[in-house]
Amino acid sequence: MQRYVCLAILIFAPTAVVAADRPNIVMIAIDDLNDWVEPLSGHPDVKTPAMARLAARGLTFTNAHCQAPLCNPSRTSLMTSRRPTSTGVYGLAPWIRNVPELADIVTMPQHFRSHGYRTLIGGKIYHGSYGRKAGQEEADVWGPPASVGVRPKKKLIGPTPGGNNPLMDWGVFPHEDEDKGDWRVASWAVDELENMPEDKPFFLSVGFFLPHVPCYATQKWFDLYPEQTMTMPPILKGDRDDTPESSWFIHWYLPEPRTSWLEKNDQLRNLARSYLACISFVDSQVGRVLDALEKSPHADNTIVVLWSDHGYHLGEKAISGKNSLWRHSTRVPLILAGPNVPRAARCEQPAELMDLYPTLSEMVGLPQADGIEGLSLIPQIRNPETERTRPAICSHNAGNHSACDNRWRYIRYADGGEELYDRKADPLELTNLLWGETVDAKYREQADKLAAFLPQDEKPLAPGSRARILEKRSDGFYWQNEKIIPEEVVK
Ligand SMILES: [Ca+2]
Ligand SMILES: [Ca+2]
Repeated sequence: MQRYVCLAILIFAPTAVVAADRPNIVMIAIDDLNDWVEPLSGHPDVKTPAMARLAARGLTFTNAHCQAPLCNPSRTSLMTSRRPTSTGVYGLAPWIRNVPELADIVTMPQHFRSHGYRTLIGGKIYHGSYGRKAGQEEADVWGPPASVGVRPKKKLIGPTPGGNNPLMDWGVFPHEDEDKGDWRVASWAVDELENMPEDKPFFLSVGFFLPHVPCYATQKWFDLYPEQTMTMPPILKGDRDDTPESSWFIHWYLPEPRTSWLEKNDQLRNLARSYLACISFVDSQVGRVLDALEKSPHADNTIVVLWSDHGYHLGEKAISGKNSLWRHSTRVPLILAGPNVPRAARCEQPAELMDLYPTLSEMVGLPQADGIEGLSLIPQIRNPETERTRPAICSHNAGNHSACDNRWRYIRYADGGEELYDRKADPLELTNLLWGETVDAKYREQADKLAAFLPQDEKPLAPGSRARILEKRSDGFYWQNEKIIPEEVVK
């Protein structure tokens, strides 16, 4: 109980806390990491000792979901605590500052800076190079950008469908771990932690790129997952026979190969193994940052939070990649540790990544920023059993949403297509309970209950939107401004 008393003082008497004494924050972001981490048990073989160590001294949200299954809209949502349906940012563009209506939004680092924090951003926090050119408007210190690091001269796996995108590659690539972009980002964070000025509290954001494709790792990371004996993800043939046609429209044409292509080209096992190897590599970089923090004078006064921007399919439901509204795309690691956070605790209540902004603000005693839409997770930090008042919502372009409460997942597409899964009985979301001629009244009732939480006033695409954008117009769906011909679906 003692620790919650301290927290209460921080929360309810912010003015009594001198700025320099506020807790620091280390925020670790990982790109395209699904629930294949030890704390979420998403894959039986996965080895993530650093994340397990963080979970052992903190609180793991086991039912946390991104607000969009794609980099830019997910990160925009997290950093502004606004839903994609409130900003109109659904695609890989635009950057918020290029949209007049969003140009003055106060992001999480900016909010902390305006209350006396030194803010640092290294690696992938915003999508691509967004914010970097603006320099100090977004953060006091910018570290190295996200990068793959050294790459093979040509693709390891040969041409892939959907335009042979150079990122669509994976496998053992002999090089030095030190030559990877994520190694450089971790080294920068370690250096900053060792040399942090003492005059202000700090908010250090460290963004790792792997296991985003291309999934290159050195042999030692592959050796953790022997090719012949590694566990393949469970893939049910015909799993999409009970999902609406419109479920294909939200990932209509992508560089990420379908499962059918991966199987035909004998690449499914190679991709899953490469993804696992890259997860373990990136976990080792998380470990370097945690080690540096633990050795520093800030160890006891720093909140650590780790998240991923969305998940990844490795063949489940006929696709690889993201851009779906199922578990594989929306469920993300979210782990908090530090002063006043319970140790080795788990919270099964729904949580949204956009809750971080108000949660971190409240944890250090800052007032809440204007216009934020997330809910503080402080009640669940105090007592992980505390019920949430609303489900976690994920949106992929206007009109397509999923809502998860403690048990169910409801999905509705822009043309009215629906799905409902009982995640307690069916954690892999294989059986759509709304499929067929007659639907059980109790499932209909459950679906309607969750549907009531879906966003009502949805912003259309923000000016400058492009890449992975979908619109339902009066004459049908348009993928990146080209009309979708449903019969041409690539399964
Ligand atoms: Ca991503
Ligand atoms: Ca199914």
